[in-house]
Parts: sequence; structure tokens; C-alpha cells
Amino acid sequence: MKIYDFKGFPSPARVRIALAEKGLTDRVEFVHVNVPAGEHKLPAFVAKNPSAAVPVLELDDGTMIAGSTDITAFVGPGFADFAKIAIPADLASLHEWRARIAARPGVKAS
Ligand SMILES: N[C@@H](CCC(=O)N[C@@H](CS)C(=O)NCC(=O)O)C(=O)O
Repeated sequence: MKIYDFKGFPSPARVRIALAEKGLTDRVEFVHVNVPAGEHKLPAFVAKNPSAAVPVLELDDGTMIAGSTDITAFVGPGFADFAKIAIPADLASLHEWRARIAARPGVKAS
């Protein structure tokens, strides 16, 4: 599993903190994305996350989970084996869409 991130930025930091709290930092490969240089806007990265932002979690099957909220939802429930993630990718995607809708002005989150 890979985490695309940029050390020192707040959203990737949330994921790093969650992984560290669970003792899972060694279980993922961190891939540095040079955000200040615009690497996150190149087609190769936008193919992973159309929002062109870090962090992104890439599962071993190639599934991409973008956004610190959804990634930490994977890390958070206290699973013992990171390879057997309990939350399906669809549910993580649902979380992301819910967050995007809730962030729109005038929309009340349910
Ligand atoms: N809601 C996203 C926000 C991701 C985000 O904005 N990441 C910033 C770094 S903290 C980024 O990649 N920004 C690139 C840009 O805005 O061009 C999350 O929680 O991960």
C-alpha cells in the first residue's frame, strides 16, 4: 500500500498521525509528491486523484482513496491487519462525497 503525500502539509499529516497512533507507519510506502513544484497537477497524479491533492492512499489492488478523512476512516477503527481493511472502498468514497456536499455553502449536513 502506498500513501502519496508531502511531509509537513496538514492533510497528509493527519494520515501520518493516525498511522503512527496505530503503529502502522511501517506497513505503507510513502511516495513523495512534490506539491510546490506542481507534481500533483501532472496527468499521472491527477489520474490517481482528480482533485489534484495529497494525501492519497493506493491499495494493493490499485484502488485510490483520496482525502485524509477517508484514509483515516480506514486506519481509525483499530484494525489489527492493515492488509484486511474492514471498510470497503465504496464506503470510503461515500464518506468523501458526503464531505464534499456538506462543504457546499447553504447545504446542511445530515
Ligand atoms: N480534503 C482534503 C484536502 C486535501 C488538500 O487540500 N491537500 C493539500 C495539502 S494539505 C494539497 O494537496 N493542496 C494542493 C493544492 O491545493 O494545489 C483532505 O482532507 O485530504
